[in-house]
Amino acid sequence: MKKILAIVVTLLLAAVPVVALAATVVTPADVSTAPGAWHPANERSGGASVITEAMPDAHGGNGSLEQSLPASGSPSPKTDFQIYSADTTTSYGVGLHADTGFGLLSDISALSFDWYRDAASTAAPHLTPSFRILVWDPAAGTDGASYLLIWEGVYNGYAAANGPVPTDQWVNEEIVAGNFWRVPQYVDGVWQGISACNTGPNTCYFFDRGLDEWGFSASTVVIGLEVGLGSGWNGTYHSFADYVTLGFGDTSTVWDFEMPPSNNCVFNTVNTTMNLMADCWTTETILVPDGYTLNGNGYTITALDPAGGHFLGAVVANAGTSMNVFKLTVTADGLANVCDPSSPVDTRLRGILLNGAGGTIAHNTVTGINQGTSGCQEGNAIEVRNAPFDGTGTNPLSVEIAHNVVTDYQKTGIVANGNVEANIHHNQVGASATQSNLAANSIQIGFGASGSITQNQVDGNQWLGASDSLGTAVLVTQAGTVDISKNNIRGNSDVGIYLYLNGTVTVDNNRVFDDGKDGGQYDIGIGAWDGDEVLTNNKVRGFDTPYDGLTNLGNNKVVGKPMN
Ligand SMILES: [Ca+2]
Ligand SMILES: [Ca+2]
Ligand SMILES: [Ca+2]
Repeated sequence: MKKILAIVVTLLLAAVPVVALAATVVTPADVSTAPGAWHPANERSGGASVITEAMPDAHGGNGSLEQSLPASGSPSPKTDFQIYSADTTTSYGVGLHADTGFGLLSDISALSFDWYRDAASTAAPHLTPSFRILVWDPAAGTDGASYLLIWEGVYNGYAAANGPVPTDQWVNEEIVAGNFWRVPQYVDGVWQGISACNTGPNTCYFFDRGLDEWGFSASTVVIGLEVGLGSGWNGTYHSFADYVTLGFGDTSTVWDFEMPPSNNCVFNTVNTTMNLMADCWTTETILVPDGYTLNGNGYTITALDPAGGHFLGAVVANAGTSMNVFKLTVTADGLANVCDPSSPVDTRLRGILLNGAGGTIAHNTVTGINQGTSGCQEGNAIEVRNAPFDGTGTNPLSVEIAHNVVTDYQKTGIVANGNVEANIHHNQVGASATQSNLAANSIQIGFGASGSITQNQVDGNQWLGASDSLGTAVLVTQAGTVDISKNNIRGNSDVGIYLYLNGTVTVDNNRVFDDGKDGGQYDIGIGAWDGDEVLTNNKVRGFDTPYDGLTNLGNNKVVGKPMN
């Protein structure tokens, strides 16, 4: 075993600097039984060949071909992954054949593949995936013949007597000079197969012959390749294959089995700062490592639905207990309107999410975090949340959300819920993009959170549906101590500042102005419904009810007339 391992390591080390070929990427969308495309073949009794992300390849790719066999079955389990050249055809009286195929067998200059055996496989420990070449010799027999040339590890240094093959690691297997036995396919147009192995053109069982030792004519072409498992392996087998390489003369093709990339975002990370280098898209959450800063450098990350699915969770989120995000534009484009749950896994849409993490979210633009005309209770542009959510928490997370521009969100512009001390200041927060479908809020502190909402420019929201609900500009409910001061509230709200079931809330020097035709069922400037809020120096204009819950206006003012 040590000897084999040493050879493998040497091959891998030698291969990396030499192989600089552009690979042909094959994703599940490319899989097809049409000539020229890779596809599963000869799958029996639970054998399976699928391109997955389960095992990234040894060349930086995200995926590979995953193959598996169950322990037993009838008939014996088997699976192959196969490609025929684009000009391969099957015709009566000839069988599989091609004019040029991939190239002349006699010109083969490169043939290799990477394989990886999962140590959990229970089949005989010397077994590797097999590799087969399908060739067509127009000069064989009377009317030509096709053959499978079969490379198996057991005849190429991985015999049972040599001990187990390497497991849980990639092996780059160069086989152009390997030993191949063969099985006739069609001879003079008549199907043969392994049961016809005999003599003459049906000779099969020489296990020490190279590709050039079978006596094929000079016009023999390579028309197909297969990577396969089984049959008769007596035990489970789980493996991966990738980087299938076939070369003729100076030209090689490398097939790289991959899943579609989840994003094309490029970061230049310096110390703990991830610098975004260009506008990019992603189909899943970009996680920022613990303690790191994502510096958007003014570039945009656009969330898109993945192929065959829809976007889940936040566009940008923390991986650890702290994260900063600066100078980033976050948006979404054409997301499917699918409502996602808060549990068991919270997959609700957000722009930037601090979940159980502190940090600073500043100088960002978060726009269009919505699912169109959606009523799903998700789509918060910037969210901070930290358990518990009932005010019993201690040592709250400290968060600063400042100088951001937030527009066209779905449910909430900026929200801090739970055991959080949130300082929300100097943000420009617009209205929800879908006020006919849900009751939205522009800035919210709630459910045990404390902090401040100061010097923000806020457009409010109306609930334009039929049920008894309302939209707000600023919503503070079931919160702790909160300071709301020097905010400029515009747009059209059902309630400009909504205060209920909180600790100590001070509301000072805010301008709460309502503009435009009211379509909601409420029109209240500041609703102070705990009775113990401290309201000073506020100016309210344009609401039918400027202040609700205040028995004495004090130095708070009503400016102008109600609009409706
Ligand atoms: Ca790959
Ligand atoms: Ca959703
Ligand atoms: Ca209003």
